Amino acid sequence: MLGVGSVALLAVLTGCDVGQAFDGFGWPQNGITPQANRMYDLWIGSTIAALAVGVFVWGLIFWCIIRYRKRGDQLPVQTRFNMPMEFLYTITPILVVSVLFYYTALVQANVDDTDKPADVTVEVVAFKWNWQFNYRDGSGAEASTIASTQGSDDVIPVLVLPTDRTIRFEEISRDVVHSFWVPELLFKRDVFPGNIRNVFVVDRLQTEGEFVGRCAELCGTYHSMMNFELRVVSPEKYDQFIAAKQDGQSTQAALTAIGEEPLAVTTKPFDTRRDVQNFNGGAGS
Ligand SMILES: [Cu+2]
Repeated sequence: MLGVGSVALLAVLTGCDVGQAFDGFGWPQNGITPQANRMYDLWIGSTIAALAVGVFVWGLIFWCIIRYRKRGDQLPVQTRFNMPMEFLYTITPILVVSVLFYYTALVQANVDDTDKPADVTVEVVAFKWNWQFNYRDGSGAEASTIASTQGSDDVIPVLVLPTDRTIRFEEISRDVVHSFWVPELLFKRDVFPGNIRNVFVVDRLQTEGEFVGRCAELCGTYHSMMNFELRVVSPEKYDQFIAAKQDGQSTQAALTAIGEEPLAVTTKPFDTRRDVQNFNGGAGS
């Protein structure tokens, strides 16, 4: 059992390398936050621990099948009520589960920790069927919006955020339940209507680049078109972007000003074809 524990620990420590060799054991390997990396390491460690236990048990099974196969009609030595063995059967699974539980609790507490002081707070407003991103001067509903971006039928909203800063997301919905999902965060969280501000905090974004974001909760007719883009830039560019927005520039102009593509590059606005596919006898009928 010490072996299983140390294998699990070893796996947590070297998780990335082992995971890469086995394609992450099915887990996405493209996380861009420390939280995503810790969830990935937990998955790799748990999988290796499970495989170690599995190989050990399979080995015992095959060893018993061969070693104790029937040799005659004599009843073999009976080993029921072998106290050391019974004790081992009971204590080993408890230890294995305890180790898994311990690491799971650690990672979950880290992912769910919303008390960390944040450098950047962004309010995510979901509505049928688009997004608004409000950059805030503090946390909670009482804080004020200092800059804002909103998507439309023609323009995908681009959420610009900096690397190497702690970012607090506060989610609210104007109508129904939506879900804010950037696959590379390896994390999504529902956006509820009413007075609920659903909060999560990432320690930092590690990779600059463009990442598609989606609504991951079926929210109505154009749910599938409710996309956005997360644009991760350097802290310097981010500050310039916010300053440009506060100067009254549009998001597209501010993006151009910091040397970024003005429009989303990971997704494009969908053609809703509302006129030609009007079931009530519109222009196309
Ligand atoms: Cu939605």
